Amino acid sequence: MTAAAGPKPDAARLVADLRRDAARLGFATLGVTRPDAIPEAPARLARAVADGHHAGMEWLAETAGRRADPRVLWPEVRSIVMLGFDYGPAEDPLAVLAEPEAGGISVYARHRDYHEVIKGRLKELSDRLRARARAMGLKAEARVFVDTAPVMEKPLAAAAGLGWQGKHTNLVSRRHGSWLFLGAIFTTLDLPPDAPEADHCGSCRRCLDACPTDAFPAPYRLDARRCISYLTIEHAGPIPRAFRAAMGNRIYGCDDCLAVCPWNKYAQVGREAKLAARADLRRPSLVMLAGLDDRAFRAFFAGSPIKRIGRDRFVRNVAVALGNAGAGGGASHSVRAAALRLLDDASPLVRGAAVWAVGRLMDRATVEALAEARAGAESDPEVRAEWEELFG
Ligand code: B12
Ligand code: SF4
Ligand code: SF4
Repeated sequence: MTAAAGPKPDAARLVADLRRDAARLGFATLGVTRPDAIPEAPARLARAVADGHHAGMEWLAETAGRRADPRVLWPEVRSIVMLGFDYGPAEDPLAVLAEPEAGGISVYARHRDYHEVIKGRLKELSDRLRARARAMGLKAEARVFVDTAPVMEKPLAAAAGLGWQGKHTNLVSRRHGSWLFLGAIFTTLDLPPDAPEADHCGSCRRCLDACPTDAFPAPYRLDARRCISYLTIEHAGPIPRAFRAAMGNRIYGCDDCLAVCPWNKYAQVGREAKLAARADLRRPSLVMLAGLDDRAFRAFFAGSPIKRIGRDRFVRNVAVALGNAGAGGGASHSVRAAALRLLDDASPLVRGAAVWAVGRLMDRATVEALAEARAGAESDPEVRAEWEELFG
Protein backbone atom coordinates (compact mmCIF):
# COMPACT_ATOMS: atom_id res chain seq x y z
CA MET A 1 0.00 0.00 0.00
CA THR A 2 1.33 3.50 -0.82
CA ALA A 3 1.25 6.38 1.66
CA ALA A 4 -1.54 8.91 1.13
CA ALA A 5 -0.39 12.03 -0.79
CA GLY A 6 -0.27 15.34 1.08
CA PRO A 7 2.00 17.23 3.41
CA LYS A 8 4.21 15.22 5.72
CA PRO A 9 2.96 15.51 9.31
CA ASP A 10 6.37 16.80 10.53
CA ALA A 11 6.38 19.60 7.96
CA ALA A 12 2.80 20.57 8.80
CA ARG A 13 3.78 20.75 12.48
CA LEU A 14 6.77 22.93 11.64
CA VAL A 15 4.48 25.40 9.87
CA ALA A 16 1.97 25.39 12.74
CA ASP A 17 4.79 26.17 15.20
CA LEU A 18 6.15 28.82 12.85
CA ARG A 19 2.75 30.52 12.70
CA ARG A 20 2.60 30.66 16.48
CA ASP A 21 6.14 32.04 16.76
CA ALA A 22 5.45 34.61 14.02
CA ALA A 23 2.32 35.87 15.78
CA ARG A 24 4.26 36.17 19.03
CA LEU A 25 6.96 38.19 17.25
CA GLY A 26 4.35 40.63 15.96
CA PHE A 27 3.86 39.40 12.39
CA ALA A 28 0.30 39.85 11.19
CA THR A 29 0.25 37.12 8.61
CA LEU A 30 2.28 34.21 7.25
CA GLY A 31 1.96 31.95 4.21
CA VAL A 32 4.07 29.34 2.48
CA THR A 33 4.75 29.01 -1.22
CA ARG A 34 7.06 27.16 -3.58
CA PRO A 35 9.94 28.73 -5.52
CA ASP A 36 8.27 27.86 -8.83
CA ALA A 37 5.01 29.59 -7.88
CA ILE A 38 5.52 32.82 -9.87
CA PRO A 39 6.00 31.67 -13.49
CA GLU A 40 4.67 35.00 -14.90
CA ALA A 41 7.22 37.09 -12.99
CA PRO A 42 10.22 36.83 -15.39
CA ALA A 43 8.22 38.06 -18.39
CA ARG A 44 6.48 40.80 -16.38
CA LEU A 45 9.72 42.09 -14.90
CA ALA A 46 11.39 41.95 -18.33
CA ARG A 47 8.52 43.95 -19.80
CA ALA A 48 8.73 46.59 -17.05
CA VAL A 49 12.45 46.96 -17.71
CA ALA A 50 12.01 47.02 -21.50
CA ASP A 51 9.43 49.79 -21.12
CA GLY A 52 11.82 51.79 -18.92
CA HIS A 53 9.45 51.60 -15.94
CA HIS A 54 12.34 50.83 -13.60
CA ALA A 55 13.55 54.42 -14.17
CA GLY A 56 17.10 54.82 -12.84
CA MET A 57 16.95 51.67 -10.70
CA GLU A 58 19.42 49.79 -12.86
CA TRP A 59 19.83 47.23 -10.10
CA LEU A 60 16.34 45.96 -10.97
CA ALA A 61 17.50 45.23 -14.52
CA GLU A 62 20.92 43.91 -13.52
CA THR A 63 19.50 41.36 -11.07
CA ALA A 64 16.43 40.43 -13.15
CA GLY A 65 17.43 36.77 -13.59
CA ARG A 66 17.83 36.10 -9.87
CA ARG A 67 14.98 38.41 -8.89
CA ALA A 68 12.28 36.83 -11.01
CA ASP A 69 13.17 33.24 -10.10
CA PRO A 70 14.09 32.33 -6.50
CA ARG A 71 15.75 29.14 -7.75
CA VAL A 72 18.34 31.19 -9.61
CA LEU A 73 19.04 33.20 -6.46
CA TRP A 74 19.41 30.04 -4.37
CA PRO A 75 19.19 26.70 -6.22
CA GLU A 76 18.67 24.69 -2.99
CA VAL A 77 15.51 26.58 -1.95
CA ARG A 78 12.46 24.30 -1.65
CA SER A 79 9.93 26.49 0.20
CA ILE A 80 9.41 30.18 0.76
CA VAL A 81 7.72 31.49 3.89
CA MET A 82 6.28 34.97 3.30
CA LEU A 83 5.45 37.23 6.22
CA GLY A 84 3.50 40.47 6.53
CA PHE A 85 4.06 43.06 9.22
CA ASP A 86 1.21 45.48 9.84
CA TYR A 87 2.08 49.20 9.84
CA GLY A 88 -1.42 50.67 9.57
CA PRO A 89 -1.37 54.39 10.46
CA ALA A 90 -3.21 55.70 13.51
CA GLU A 91 -4.46 58.76 11.60
CA ASP A 92 -5.46 59.69 8.07
CA PRO A 93 -2.11 59.46 6.27
CA LEU A 94 -3.15 62.05 3.69
CA ALA A 95 -4.26 64.74 6.19
CA VAL A 96 -0.81 66.37 6.10
CA LEU A 97 -1.26 67.10 2.39
CA ALA A 98 -3.70 69.85 3.34
CA GLU A 99 -0.99 71.65 5.37
CA PRO A 100 1.25 73.25 2.74
CA GLU A 101 3.88 74.52 5.17
CA ALA A 102 4.37 71.04 6.67
CA GLY A 103 6.26 68.21 4.99
CA GLY A 104 4.45 65.01 4.03
CA ILE A 105 6.49 61.96 5.00
CA SER A 106 5.01 58.62 3.95
CA VAL A 107 3.73 56.37 6.69
CA TYR A 108 6.46 53.78 6.27
CA ALA A 109 9.13 56.35 7.10
CA ARG A 110 7.52 58.11 10.05
CA HIS A 111 9.28 55.78 12.46
CA ARG A 112 12.36 53.61 12.79
CA ASP A 113 13.67 51.82 9.74
CA TYR A 114 11.41 48.80 9.32
CA HIS A 115 14.25 46.75 7.85
CA GLU A 116 16.03 46.89 11.20
CA VAL A 117 12.94 46.01 13.18
CA ILE A 118 11.80 43.14 10.99
CA LYS A 119 15.10 41.56 9.96
CA GLY A 120 16.02 40.59 13.54
CA ARG A 121 12.66 38.93 14.03
CA LEU A 122 12.87 37.06 10.75
CA LYS A 123 16.26 35.73 11.85
CA GLU A 124 14.82 34.64 15.17
CA LEU A 125 11.98 32.85 13.37
CA SER A 126 14.29 31.11 10.94
CA ASP A 127 16.62 30.02 13.77
CA ARG A 128 13.69 28.44 15.56
CA LEU A 129 12.50 26.76 12.36
CA ARG A 130 15.93 25.22 11.78
CA ALA A 131 16.29 24.14 15.41
CA ARG A 132 12.89 22.42 15.38
CA ALA A 133 13.59 20.75 12.05
CA ARG A 134 16.93 19.45 13.34
CA ALA A 135 15.22 18.08 16.44
CA MET A 136 13.00 16.10 14.04
CA GLY A 137 16.08 14.81 12.24
CA LEU A 138 15.51 17.03 9.18
CA LYS A 139 18.39 18.90 7.59
CA ALA A 140 17.46 22.55 7.13
CA GLU A 141 19.08 25.69 5.84
CA ALA A 142 17.31 29.04 5.80
CA ARG A 143 17.96 32.60 4.66
CA VAL A 144 15.95 35.69 5.50
CA PHE A 145 15.18 38.68 3.28
CA VAL A 146 13.36 41.95 3.83
CA ASP A 147 13.96 44.02 0.77
CA THR A 148 17.63 43.13 1.19
CA ALA A 149 18.17 40.88 -1.83
CA PRO A 150 16.82 40.48 -5.35
CA VAL A 151 13.54 38.85 -4.37
CA MET A 152 10.11 39.71 -5.81
CA GLU A 153 8.34 39.90 -2.51
CA LYS A 154 4.90 40.96 -3.80
CA PRO A 155 4.14 38.13 -6.25
CA LEU A 156 5.63 35.62 -3.80
CA ALA A 157 3.41 36.97 -1.01
CA ALA A 158 0.37 36.70 -3.31
CA ALA A 159 1.32 33.12 -4.19
CA ALA A 160 1.64 32.36 -0.46
CA GLY A 161 -1.93 33.60 0.09
CA LEU A 162 -1.11 36.78 2.05
CA GLY A 163 -3.17 38.89 -0.34
CA TRP A 164 -3.09 39.88 -4.01
CA GLN A 165 -1.19 42.44 -6.05
CA GLY A 166 -3.65 45.30 -6.36
CA LYS A 167 -3.89 47.58 -9.35
CA HIS A 168 -1.41 49.88 -7.56
CA THR A 169 0.97 46.85 -7.75
CA ASN A 170 1.37 46.50 -3.98
CA LEU A 171 0.08 43.60 -1.97
CA VAL A 172 -3.42 44.15 -0.58
CA SER A 173 -4.86 41.95 2.12
CA ARG A 174 -8.52 41.47 2.94
CA ARG A 175 -7.61 41.66 6.63
CA HIS A 176 -4.88 44.31 6.62
CA GLY A 177 -5.52 46.49 3.59
CA SER A 178 -2.44 48.00 1.89
CA TRP A 179 -0.36 48.51 5.03
CA LEU A 180 1.86 45.45 5.21
CA PHE A 181 5.62 45.30 5.08
CA LEU A 182 6.80 42.07 3.51
CA GLY A 183 9.62 39.74 4.48
CA ALA A 184 10.71 36.26 3.41
CA ILE A 185 12.36 33.14 4.75
CA PHE A 186 13.81 30.89 2.06
CA THR A 187 14.42 27.34 3.26
CA THR A 188 15.62 23.97 1.98
CA LEU A 189 12.75 22.32 3.87
CA ASP A 190 9.73 20.97 2.00
CA LEU A 191 6.83 22.75 3.68
CA PRO A 192 3.17 22.42 2.69
CA PRO A 193 2.23 25.42 0.51
CA ASP A 194 -0.81 27.62 1.11
CA ALA A 195 -3.31 28.45 -1.63
CA PRO A 196 -2.70 31.73 -3.48
CA GLU A 197 -5.11 34.62 -2.84
CA ALA A 198 -7.49 35.66 -5.63
CA ASP A 199 -7.64 39.24 -6.95
CA HIS A 200 -10.36 41.25 -5.18
CA CYS A 201 -9.94 44.58 -7.00
CA GLY A 202 -12.94 43.97 -9.24
CA SER A 203 -13.98 47.11 -11.11
CA CYS A 204 -12.42 49.45 -8.53
CA ARG A 205 -9.78 51.86 -9.83
CA ARG A 206 -9.48 54.31 -6.96
CA CYS A 207 -5.71 53.95 -6.64
CA LEU A 208 -5.19 54.58 -10.36
CA ASP A 209 -7.32 57.71 -10.29
CA ALA A 210 -5.76 59.04 -7.07
CA CYS A 211 -2.20 59.16 -8.37
CA PRO A 212 -1.13 62.83 -8.58
CA THR A 213 1.38 62.18 -11.36
CA ASP A 214 -0.52 59.65 -13.44
CA ALA A 215 2.13 57.01 -12.86
CA PHE A 216 0.03 53.99 -13.84
CA PRO A 217 0.11 53.43 -17.62
CA ALA A 218 -2.30 50.53 -16.99
CA PRO A 219 -3.72 48.67 -14.01
CA TYR A 220 -1.04 46.55 -12.25
CA ARG A 221 1.76 48.47 -13.98
CA LEU A 222 3.71 51.35 -12.46
CA ASP A 223 6.04 53.66 -14.35
CA ALA A 224 8.52 54.61 -11.64
CA ARG A 225 9.78 57.56 -13.71
CA ARG A 226 6.52 59.33 -12.82
CA CYS A 227 6.13 58.07 -9.24
CA ILE A 228 6.68 60.55 -6.40
CA SER A 229 7.96 57.75 -4.21
CA TYR A 230 10.71 57.04 -6.73
CA LEU A 231 11.41 60.70 -7.43
CA THR A 232 11.74 61.73 -3.78
CA ILE A 233 13.63 58.64 -2.55
CA GLU A 234 15.55 56.89 -5.31
CA HIS A 235 16.14 59.58 -7.89
CA ALA A 236 19.51 61.30 -7.49
CA GLY A 237 19.30 64.32 -9.82
CA PRO A 238 16.96 67.29 -9.96
CA ILE A 239 13.25 66.42 -9.77
CA PRO A 240 11.98 66.69 -13.37
CA ARG A 241 10.09 69.97 -13.75
CA ALA A 242 6.95 68.22 -15.00
CA PHE A 243 6.35 66.62 -11.58
CA ARG A 244 7.36 69.39 -9.17
CA ALA A 245 3.98 71.05 -8.78
CA ALA A 246 2.21 67.69 -8.48
CA MET A 247 4.57 66.69 -5.66
CA GLY A 248 2.83 69.23 -3.42
CA ASN A 249 4.36 68.90 0.04
CA ARG A 250 5.34 65.22 -0.30
CA ILE A 251 8.98 65.22 0.72
CA TYR A 252 9.66 61.51 1.26
CA GLY A 253 7.62 58.83 -0.48
CA CYS A 254 3.94 58.93 -1.27
CA ASP A 255 0.93 57.07 0.10
CA ASP A 256 -1.91 58.32 -2.08
CA CYS A 257 -2.55 55.11 -4.02
CA LEU A 258 -2.30 52.99 -0.88
CA ALA A 259 -4.42 55.23 1.29
CA VAL A 260 -7.48 55.31 -0.97
CA CYS A 261 -7.85 51.54 -1.19
CA PRO A 262 -11.27 50.49 0.14
CA TRP A 263 -9.76 47.35 1.68
CA ASN A 264 -8.03 49.57 4.26
CA LYS A 265 -11.31 49.68 6.14
CA TYR A 266 -10.29 46.29 7.53
CA ALA A 267 -6.77 47.45 8.42
CA GLN A 268 -5.84 47.77 12.06
CA VAL A 269 -3.47 50.28 13.54
CA GLY A 270 0.05 48.78 13.63
CA ARG A 271 0.76 47.66 17.19
CA GLU A 272 4.56 47.56 17.12
CA ALA A 273 5.83 50.30 19.42
CA LYS A 274 9.10 50.61 17.47
CA LEU A 275 7.05 51.43 14.38
CA ALA A 276 4.80 54.00 16.07
CA ALA A 277 5.00 57.31 14.22
CA ARG A 278 7.47 59.81 15.68
CA ALA A 279 5.46 62.86 16.71
CA ASP A 280 7.96 65.18 15.02
CA LEU A 281 7.64 63.34 11.68
CA ARG A 282 3.85 63.59 11.38
CA ARG A 283 3.80 67.14 10.07
CA PRO A 284 7.30 68.59 10.37
CA SER A 285 7.79 72.24 9.47
CA LEU A 286 9.29 72.71 6.01
CA VAL A 287 11.12 75.80 7.25
CA MET A 288 12.77 73.79 10.02
CA LEU A 289 13.75 70.98 7.61
CA ALA A 290 15.14 73.46 5.09
CA GLY A 291 17.53 74.68 7.77
CA LEU A 292 19.15 71.26 8.42
CA ASP A 293 22.83 71.05 7.60
CA ASP A 294 24.45 67.66 7.13
CA ARG A 295 25.18 67.06 10.80
CA ALA A 296 21.73 68.20 11.96
CA PHE A 297 20.09 66.08 9.23
CA ARG A 298 21.90 62.96 10.39
CA ALA A 299 21.07 63.63 14.02
CA PHE A 300 17.38 64.38 13.33
CA PHE A 301 16.94 61.28 11.17
CA ALA A 302 19.07 58.87 13.22
CA GLY A 303 17.50 55.38 12.96
CA SER A 304 15.11 56.54 10.23
CA PRO A 305 15.13 55.22 6.64
CA ILE A 306 15.20 58.86 5.51
CA LYS A 307 18.84 59.16 6.60
CA ARG A 308 19.75 56.81 3.73
CA ILE A 309 19.03 59.39 1.00
CA GLY A 310 21.38 61.97 2.47
CA ARG A 311 20.87 65.61 3.36
CA ASP A 312 21.16 67.15 -0.11
CA ARG A 313 18.58 64.93 -1.80
CA PHE A 314 16.22 65.41 1.11
CA VAL A 315 16.58 69.20 1.21
CA ARG A 316 16.08 69.21 -2.60
CA ASN A 317 12.63 67.69 -1.89
CA VAL A 318 11.99 70.24 0.85
CA ALA A 319 12.88 73.08 -1.52
CA VAL A 320 10.35 71.84 -4.08
CA ALA A 321 7.71 71.63 -1.34
CA LEU A 322 8.53 75.19 -0.28
CA GLY A 323 7.86 76.25 -3.86
CA ASN A 324 4.45 74.61 -3.59
CA ALA A 325 3.60 76.20 -0.24
CA GLY A 326 1.37 79.04 -1.27
CA ALA A 327 2.65 79.48 -4.80
CA GLY A 328 1.15 82.57 -6.39
CA GLY A 329 1.67 84.87 -3.44
CA GLY A 330 0.10 83.05 -0.48
CA ALA A 331 3.27 81.79 1.19
CA SER A 332 4.29 83.04 4.62
CA HIS A 333 7.33 85.23 5.12
CA SER A 334 9.26 82.38 6.76
CA VAL A 335 8.64 80.06 3.79
CA ARG A 336 9.89 82.67 1.35
CA ALA A 337 12.90 83.42 3.54
CA ALA A 338 13.76 79.70 3.76
CA ALA A 339 13.61 79.33 -0.02
CA LEU A 340 15.81 82.41 -0.45
CA ARG A 341 18.41 81.02 1.97
CA LEU A 342 18.63 77.79 -0.04
CA LEU A 343 19.70 79.81 -3.11
CA ASP A 344 23.11 80.00 -1.40
CA ASP A 345 23.29 76.32 -0.45
CA ALA A 346 26.59 74.54 -1.11
CA SER A 347 24.78 71.77 -3.01
CA PRO A 348 23.84 72.54 -6.64
CA LEU A 349 20.99 70.02 -6.30
CA VAL A 350 19.47 72.15 -3.54
CA ARG A 351 20.26 75.46 -5.24
CA GLY A 352 18.54 74.34 -8.44
CA ALA A 353 15.36 73.35 -6.59
CA ALA A 354 15.50 76.62 -4.64
CA VAL A 355 15.61 78.61 -7.89
CA TRP A 356 12.39 76.90 -8.98
CA ALA A 357 10.82 77.53 -5.57
CA VAL A 358 11.74 81.21 -5.55
CA GLY A 359 10.34 81.53 -9.07
CA ARG A 360 7.01 80.30 -7.71
CA LEU A 361 6.98 82.27 -4.48
CA MET A 362 8.23 85.74 -5.43
CA ASP A 363 6.90 88.39 -7.73
CA ARG A 364 8.45 88.83 -11.16
CA ALA A 365 10.50 91.94 -10.31
CA THR A 366 12.07 90.31 -7.25
CA VAL A 367 12.93 87.17 -9.21
CA GLU A 368 14.52 89.25 -11.97
CA ALA A 369 16.63 91.12 -9.42
CA LEU A 370 17.69 87.84 -7.81
CA ALA A 371 18.57 86.36 -11.18
CA GLU A 372 20.64 89.36 -12.13
CA ALA A 373 22.60 89.15 -8.91
CA ARG A 374 23.22 85.39 -9.00
CA ALA A 375 22.68 83.65 -12.32
CA GLY A 376 25.86 85.01 -13.92
CA ALA A 377 28.00 83.96 -10.97
CA GLU A 378 26.50 80.46 -10.84
CA SER A 379 29.15 77.82 -11.58
CA ASP A 380 26.84 74.83 -12.03
CA PRO A 381 25.31 74.47 -15.53
CA GLU A 382 22.15 72.77 -14.25
CA VAL A 383 21.47 75.57 -11.76
CA ARG A 384 22.14 78.16 -14.46
CA ALA A 385 19.61 76.32 -16.63
CA GLU A 386 17.06 76.58 -13.79
CA TRP A 387 17.50 80.38 -13.79
CA GLU A 388 17.15 80.49 -17.57
CA GLU A 389 13.98 78.39 -17.40
CA LEU A 390 12.35 81.04 -15.22
CA PHE A 391 12.52 83.50 -18.07
CA GLY A 392 12.19 81.05 -20.96
C1 B12 B 1 11.63 48.79 -6.58
C2 B12 B 1 10.64 49.04 -5.47
C3 B12 B 1 9.94 50.25 -5.48
C4 B12 B 1 9.99 51.21 -6.66
C5 B12 B 1 9.13 50.62 -7.81
C6 B12 B 1 7.75 50.16 -7.33
C7 B12 B 1 7.17 49.01 -8.10
N1 B12 B 1 5.85 48.96 -8.11
O1 B12 B 1 7.89 48.17 -8.63
C8 B12 B 1 9.43 52.53 -6.04
C9 B12 B 1 10.61 53.36 -5.55
C10 B12 B 1 8.57 53.38 -6.96
C11 B12 B 1 8.67 51.97 -4.85
C12 B12 B 1 7.65 52.67 -4.22
C13 B12 B 1 6.94 52.18 -3.15
N2 B12 B 1 7.23 51.09 -2.42
CO1 B12 B 1 8.57 49.78 -2.95
N3 B12 B 1 9.71 48.33 -3.41
C14 B12 B 1 10.45 48.09 -4.44
C15 B12 B 1 11.12 46.70 -4.32
C16 B12 B 1 12.55 46.90 -3.84
C17 B12 B 1 11.11 45.86 -5.59
C18 B12 B 1 9.75 45.80 -6.32
C19 B12 B 1 9.88 45.18 -7.70
O2 B12 B 1 10.34 44.05 -7.82
N4 B12 B 1 9.50 45.94 -8.73
C20 B12 B 1 9.60 45.49 -10.11
C21 B12 B 1 8.19 45.38 -10.69
C22 B12 B 1 8.21 45.00 -12.18
O3 B12 B 1 7.58 44.32 -9.99
P1 B12 B 1 6.11 44.43 -9.43
O4 B12 B 1 5.80 45.75 -8.91
O5 B12 B 1 5.90 43.24 -8.58
O6 B12 B 1 5.41 44.30 -10.85
C23 B12 B 1 4.49 43.40 -11.05
C24 B12 B 1 3.36 43.97 -11.85
O7 B12 B 1 3.87 44.67 -12.92
C25 B12 B 1 2.73 42.70 -12.13
N5 B12 B 1 1.87 42.69 -13.28
C26 B12 B 1 2.05 43.09 -14.53
N6 B12 B 1 0.95 42.86 -15.24
C27 B12 B 1 0.07 42.30 -14.40
C28 B12 B 1 -1.23 41.87 -14.62
C29 B12 B 1 -1.91 41.30 -13.54
C30 B12 B 1 -3.30 40.83 -13.78
C31 B12 B 1 -1.32 41.18 -12.26
C32 B12 B 1 -2.03 40.60 -11.09
C33 B12 B 1 0.00 41.64 -12.08
C34 B12 B 1 0.65 42.18 -13.17
O8 B12 B 1 3.70 41.70 -12.34
C35 B12 B 1 4.94 42.20 -11.91
C36 B12 B 1 5.64 41.11 -11.18
O9 B12 B 1 4.89 40.70 -10.05
C37 B12 B 1 10.19 46.04 -3.23
C38 B12 B 1 10.90 45.06 -2.28
C39 B12 B 1 11.10 43.73 -2.95
N7 B12 B 1 12.31 43.21 -2.88
O10 B12 B 1 10.16 43.19 -3.51
C40 B12 B 1 9.64 47.26 -2.44
C41 B12 B 1 8.20 47.17 -1.98
C42 B12 B 1 7.37 46.71 -3.15
N8 B12 B 1 7.86 48.56 -1.72
C43 B12 B 1 7.04 48.74 -0.74
C44 B12 B 1 6.46 49.99 -0.38
C45 B12 B 1 5.80 50.05 0.99
C46 B12 B 1 6.51 51.08 -1.27
C47 B12 B 1 5.75 52.42 -1.14
C48 B12 B 1 4.35 52.29 -0.57
C49 B12 B 1 6.61 53.38 -0.28
C50 B12 B 1 6.03 54.78 -0.15
N9 B12 B 1 5.07 54.99 0.70
O11 B12 B 1 6.48 55.68 -0.82
C51 B12 B 1 5.73 52.89 -2.62
C52 B12 B 1 4.47 52.41 -3.35
C53 B12 B 1 4.44 52.76 -4.82
C54 B12 B 1 3.64 51.73 -5.62
N10 B12 B 1 2.40 52.03 -5.97
O12 B12 B 1 4.18 50.64 -5.91
C55 B12 B 1 6.69 47.42 -0.08
C56 B12 B 1 5.28 47.00 -0.49
C57 B12 B 1 4.55 46.17 0.54
C58 B12 B 1 3.28 45.63 -0.02
N11 B12 B 1 2.28 45.51 0.83
O13 B12 B 1 3.20 45.32 -1.18
C59 B12 B 1 7.83 46.46 -0.62
C60 B12 B 1 7.43 45.01 -0.87
C61 B12 B 1 8.98 46.52 0.41
C62 B12 B 1 8.69 45.65 1.64
N12 B12 B 1 9.57 44.70 1.94
O14 B12 B 1 7.71 45.79 2.33
N13 B12 B 1 9.11 50.73 -4.51
S1 SF4 C 1 3.12 56.29 -4.69
FE1 SF4 C 1 2.08 58.22 -5.25
S2 SF4 C 1 3.03 58.89 -7.16
FE2 SF4 C 1 3.60 56.71 -6.84
S3 SF4 C 1 2.06 55.56 -7.94
FE3 SF4 C 1 1.28 55.75 -5.84
S4 SF4 C 1 0.03 57.63 -5.87
FE4 SF4 C 1 1.27 57.65 -7.72
S1 SF4 D 1 -7.80 50.88 -4.65
FE1 SF4 D 1 -9.18 49.43 -5.70
S2 SF4 D 1 -8.07 48.89 -7.58
FE2 SF4 D 1 -6.57 49.81 -6.18
S3 SF4 D 1 -5.68 48.08 -5.10
FE3 SF4 D 1 -7.39 48.81 -3.84
S4 SF4 D 1 -9.15 47.55 -4.49
FE4 SF4 D 1 -7.56 47.33 -6.06
